Amino acid sequence: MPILQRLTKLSRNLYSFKNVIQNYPRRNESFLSASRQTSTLKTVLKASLIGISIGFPVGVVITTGYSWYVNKEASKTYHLEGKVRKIEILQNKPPVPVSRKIVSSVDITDLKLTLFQYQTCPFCCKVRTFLDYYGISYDVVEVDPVLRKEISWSSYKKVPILLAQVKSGYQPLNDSSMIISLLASYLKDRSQKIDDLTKHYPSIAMHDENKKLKYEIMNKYFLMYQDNLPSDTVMDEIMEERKWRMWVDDVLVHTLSPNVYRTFNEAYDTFNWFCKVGKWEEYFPTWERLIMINVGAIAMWLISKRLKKRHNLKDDVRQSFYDEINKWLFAIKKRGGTFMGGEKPNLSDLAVYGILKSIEGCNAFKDALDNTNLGTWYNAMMKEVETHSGSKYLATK
Ligand SMILES: N[C@@H](CCC(=O)N[C@@H](CS)C(=O)NCC(=O)O)C(=O)O
Repeated sequence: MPILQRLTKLSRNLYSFKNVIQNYPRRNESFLSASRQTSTLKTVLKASLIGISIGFPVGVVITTGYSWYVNKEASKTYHLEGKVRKIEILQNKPPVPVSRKIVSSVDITDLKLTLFQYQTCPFCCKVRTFLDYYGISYDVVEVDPVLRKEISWSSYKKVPILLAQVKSGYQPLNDSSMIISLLASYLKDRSQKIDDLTKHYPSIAMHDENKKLKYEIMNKYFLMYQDNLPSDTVMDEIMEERKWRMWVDDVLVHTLSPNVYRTFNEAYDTFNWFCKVGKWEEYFPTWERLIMINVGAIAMWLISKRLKKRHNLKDDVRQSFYDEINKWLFAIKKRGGTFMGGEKPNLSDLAVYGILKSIEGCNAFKDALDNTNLGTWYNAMMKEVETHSGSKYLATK
C-alpha cells in the first residue's frame, strides 16, 4: 500500500476513534434512560402483576360466590319447575271501588267483566281495544302504579287483570295476550264456559336464563277451536296473525319506553299526559298523584336507558321506533288490504293499534306520524274500534 494511502486511512481511523470517545457519554446517557425506562416498565409490570394477583382471585371469589348464591336460590325452587300455578276462582268480588263503567249499546255477549288497569299501560290498552272493537261492556278499576293496592288480592302483580264473572264466582285472567286469545275463542263459540277455557292457558313455572323462577302462560297466542278446526288456508292466516301478535309483545312494545322517556323533560311530559288521560286527579289524592308523577318520571327516565341497551335499540331511539312501524306497514302493503286482516282488522291489527294508542299523547307518537305513513292505517283502525265494528261479526246466540 503506498505510504500516502496508509496515512489517509490512519487519519480516518483516528477521526472515528475520536467520534466514539466524544459520543460515549451521550450513548451512556441513552443507555441510562433506557435502563430507567426498563425500571419504569418493571414497576408497571410489577404493579399489574400485583393487581392481577389480587384482582383475579377477588374476581373469582365474587363470581363464584354470586353464581353459588344464584344456584342456591334457584335450587330452592327447582322442584317447582313445570308445576302449574292454579288461578283460583274468587268467591267474592274484591272490595275495590269501580273507577268507571264502559257501557256499549251493541253488546250482545253476556260477559260481566272488570278490568284492573293503568289507562296508559300498553298491554291494558291492547285489551281495551279488543273489548271496544267487539262492543263489549266492562267496568274499569284504575290501579295506582306505585302502590298497586287495588290488586293486593291477586298473587299476579301486573296489569291488566280481567275479572270475569262465572257461575261459581269471579275468574281472574292474567296477561293481555292470554285474555285476548281466551275471549276471542269464546266469541267464536259462546256456548263455552270462561272457566273451562282458562284450563287451556295454564301458568307453568320455569327458570329463565338468569335462573330466576317465573311463570309462563302456555298457548297465550293460540285460539281454541275445539272441534271446529279451520281450513288450511285460514290456518295460514292464523299463523301470520299469531306471528305479528308475538312481534307486538316481543319487539314493538320494547321501542316505546326508551322513546317516551327519552329525556327527563319527555319523561315528565309523558307522566303528566298519563295523569290527564288516566284522570288521576279524580281517582287518587294529591300526595299519591305527586308521587306517581315525580317518582314515575325519574324512575322511568333512568330505567329507559337500560331498556334501550337491553333491547338493542339504535342510539337514535326514534329511528328504531320508525323502523318497526315501517316493517309493519310494509307487511300490510305486501298483503294488499287496508289492514293486516284484509278489509277488516284481525287480532294483530288490534294489538298494534292498542299498543300505539298508549302513547298517543306523547311526542314520540307525533314524530312517528310526521316521519312514517302510520296515519292512514291508524285512523282507519280508530274508526273501526270507536264504532265497535267487530260486533257485526258476532253471531247472536
Ligand atoms: N305480559 C304481560 C305484561 C304486563 C305488564 O308488564 N304490565 C306492566 C304495566 S305496563 C306491569 O304491571 N308492571 C308491573 C311490574 O312489572 O311490577 C301482559 O301482556 O299483560
